[in-house]
Order: sequence, then C-alpha cells, then structure tokens
Amino acid sequence: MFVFDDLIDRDLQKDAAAVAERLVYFHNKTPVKGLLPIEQEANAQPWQGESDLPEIDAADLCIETLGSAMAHKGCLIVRNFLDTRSIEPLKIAIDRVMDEDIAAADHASSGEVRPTVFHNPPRNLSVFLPEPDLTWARGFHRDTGSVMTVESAGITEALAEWFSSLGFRDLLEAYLGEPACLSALKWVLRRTKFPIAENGWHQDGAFMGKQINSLNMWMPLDHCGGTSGAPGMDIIPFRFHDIVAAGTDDAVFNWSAGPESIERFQGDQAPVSPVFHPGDIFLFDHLLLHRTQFGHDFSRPRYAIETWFFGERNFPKNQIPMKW
Ligand SMILES: O=C(O)CCC(=O)C(=O)O
Repeated sequence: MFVFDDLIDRDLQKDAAAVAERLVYFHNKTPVKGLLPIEQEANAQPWQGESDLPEIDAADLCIETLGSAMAHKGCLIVRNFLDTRSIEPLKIAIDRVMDEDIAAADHASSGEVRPTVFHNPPRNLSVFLPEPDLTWARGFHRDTGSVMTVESAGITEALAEWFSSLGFRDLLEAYLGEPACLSALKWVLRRTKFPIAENGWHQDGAFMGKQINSLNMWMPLDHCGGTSGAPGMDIIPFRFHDIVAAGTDDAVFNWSAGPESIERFQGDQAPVSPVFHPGDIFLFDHLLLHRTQFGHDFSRPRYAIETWFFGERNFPKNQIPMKW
C-alpha cells in the first residue's frame, strides 16, 4: 500500500542521490535492438473477450492474457489491480508535487527554492536533459497539467519501491523479454488542466522511436472516462504495426494528429472512451493511437500516473532512461 505519512520521514539527500544514480546508470549506454514483443505476436492466442477494448480482472492477468490483448488490440485494461487505499494518498502527493513545481517555477529567478520531499529534483537532471530541453519539458508539463515524477526524488523513490511491491515486475519483464527500466521524461504525474486539446491524438512511438521495447502502465486515480464527468482516454483499440498518425495537417505537433485525419487511420475500429475506476490500470505500448478524452462537458479533473517502462537494453535514449 502507498502511505502518504511515510513520505514525511524520507531522507532528502539520500533520495536525490539515489535518483541521480538511476540516471547515471545509462550515461554511457546505447540502445541495443533485440527481438521485440510485437515481432513475436503471430502465435499469440486470439483475444477471447467480446468488448472492442480488451479488459480482464487482475486475478486473470498473466503473460498469455497480456500477450493476446497486445497482439490483437494493442492494449489491455486490468480491473481491480491496485489496493484502493493507496488512491487518496497518491492524489494528495500529486497535488503537493504539482503545486510545489509551479511555486518553484514562480520563484526560480529569486533563487529562493528550497528542496522539500515534494520538490527535490536530482542535481544531475540537466546533465541528462540539457538546457534548453529541460526548461521546455518543464513548461510543457505545467501547461498541460502534468509534472515529471523525477521533480520529486522522494516521490520517485517511494513509487519505485511501491511498484516493486505490486508483483507486476516479473510479468512486465516476461513480456518485454528483458529487464525493465524507468524514464525521467515519461514517468508523469497528471491532474487535468482544462480545456482539453481536440487534436491530441498520438502514438508515443512518434517521438520515442518505433523500434523500442515499451509498456506503459497508465494508472487513473479517479472514476473517469465515458460519461462519468472526468476525462478518461479516447482509444483506437487496434494493433498498429507502424507510426501511422504523426504531423498531420490538423496536428499541433509533428508527433500528434488531429480529429479529421484520425478517421483515415482508424479503419473499421471506431475510437472508444472506456470508463475507468480507481484501482484499474491500462497497459499499452508506443504504437497505440490515443488521446486524453476530448469533450466540453467535464465537471471534474482526473488524476493519473503515467509510467512508461522500457527495455533496459532497448530503450529510447531521448526519454532519459533511469535504472529501476
Ligand atoms: O493521461 C492522459 O490523459 C494522457 C496519457 C497519455 O497520453 C499516455 O499515457 O501516453
């Protein structure tokens, strides 16, 4: 279970040094391409479920169900995966990290920013994400209602320990076919900032690279999606084998796509906007086409943790890998 009160006693210096070490581990490493899960999917069992978007209960999560869902639909919802007693403490921690990150940006020029357990980035972050990219990444996250987990070494270490306790690692590494690592840029704490962009469709591989080994564990911390009143995700549950939608005419970024062009790529599979409950996780890789659920009638923000795991050998260097 994730316990908020445990954060207060964390050792700031020790956590910052531990996160710095996680970054240093990859300093001189270059990615090595191995056989990817997607290259071995021809023999995966057909997906047995009836819904467009595969879902199972946590009790049924195993390498066969994960492999089958990924091979045929490119994603999988796992219901009731987390102990829901962890949810509120995680949301309070996200509030603190996001609020202190915004305050740190406001006070940066005055040099008054003192480290706390919620705002304590490792000193060497700018070595691995040199300026101006670091400032740009921070601004992008603030503008879009998110913050890099690594901005708080204490939360980074607490979450890394908590993830290890979830019993997910063996399955993840069996799926990837190699040890897994984390990422400074793509391990993100989220609290919705409205309005939501209509042209946010993307495949993460458009900026991570197509030949990487990845699995994202997206963890919604609120009842969201569908008509629940808080944004979930719009998803095309289809196994894409390529980057099909990047930099279209109606896109904002060279890695994203707009709503009009999406109709060309979705084929027979219309987008779906599933309902998520706190405790669920959503697994997908860098080829899934998705966006934050778009709409004008949301009444609540949605909190989430987005954690991209990569292969420790086949990782996207531009996402700043970190040892797990
Ligand atoms: O949380 C969201 O709304 C978007 C998450 C996302 O795009 C991702 O995890 O790749």
